[in-house]
Amino acid sequence: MTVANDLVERAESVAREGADAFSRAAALDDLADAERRFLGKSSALNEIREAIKSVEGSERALVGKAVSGARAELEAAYAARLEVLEAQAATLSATRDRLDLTLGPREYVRGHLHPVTRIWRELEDVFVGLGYKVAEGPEVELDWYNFEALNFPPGHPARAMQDTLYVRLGARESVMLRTHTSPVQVRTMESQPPPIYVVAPGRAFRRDTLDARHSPVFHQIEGLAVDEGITLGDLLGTIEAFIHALFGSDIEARFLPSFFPFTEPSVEFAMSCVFCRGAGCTVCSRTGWVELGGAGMVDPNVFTAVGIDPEVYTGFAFGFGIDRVAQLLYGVDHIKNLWDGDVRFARQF
Ligand code: FA5
Repeated sequence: MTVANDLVERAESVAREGADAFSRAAALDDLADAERRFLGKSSALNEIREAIKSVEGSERALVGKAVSGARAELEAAYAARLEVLEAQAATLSATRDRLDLTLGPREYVRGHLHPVTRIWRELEDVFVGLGYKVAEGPEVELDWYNFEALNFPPGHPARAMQDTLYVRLGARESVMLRTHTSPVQVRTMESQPPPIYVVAPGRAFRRDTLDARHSPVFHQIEGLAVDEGITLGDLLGTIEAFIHALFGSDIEARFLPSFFPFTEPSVEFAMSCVFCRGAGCTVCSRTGWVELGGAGMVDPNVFTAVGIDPEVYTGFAFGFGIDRVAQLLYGVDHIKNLWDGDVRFARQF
């Protein structure tokens, strides 16, 4: 075999070997290696081309043709495999690096009213339905409204019934956080003539130690009716009506004699326990009854203090704790749960 034939054969075999290596390259890196090996500077094909120098002049063209044919074959095989591997890599990266732009479901938490606010509003609705208007008064109050006009003269022992938080303003012990909503009675009677039918819900403050049913800040709702011919029967009927409206007609109201300086006669009222229906349980301390608040006929001294003629008008007033009603309706064992702003508590209702 001539040198030329040998070179032609080697060129053809390199072309086959190279095409085979390209087609077996599993990844772009492998293909780049094979490309260096079969088409690079120190490739076998280049060696063959160098060897052309040693071939007889008449046969050089034959070998040159075989070398360029082999090179063309190798380049075509390389390009074909490159196209396939690049397409594969693009698909892979499109899947692997894909940005997930879908948004997960977002939780929209719909708020609702706090149990105390709900009862506050329900109570207003019940009394507005009975023809009452809603009145308001300040939380920082003067002695006149909180005590004196309500027939608690200075030094009267009944003042001690309500442990007062005073504000350092004006004369000593003349300005205070109102201890009950009853001062709104006085403000209403001073500002408008009878007939008067108002309810006044709001905050009250006392130097009370926190326990399951007492908090230094709490809510009361006050009621006041002043008209000609109002009787104790009207008071009892009104209280019974709101208890039935709020708790159901099978819940009973009970009245016991009591004392408040600004009402005469005075009563304290209770309702049969909503949990045991009067049979006796822990909520009602086994009595079957739950105390709600105080009430009575407006004392003539109060009418005189605000300039209403007690010979012409009579009236009744009542006041009770909204927090207590909330505790009862929602089964809240400690009053502090209504106040400490824990959303996990509020979400239960
Ligand atoms: C009064 O406050 C009178 N002003 C009620 C009144 C109004 C009588 C009109 C006559 C005419 P008493 O101190 O009993 O009364 O309080 C009434 C209610 O307020 C109580 O029964 C209770 O439900 C609630 N209450 C009183 N103190 C607290 C407190 N520290 N925490 C929570 N609730 C309280």
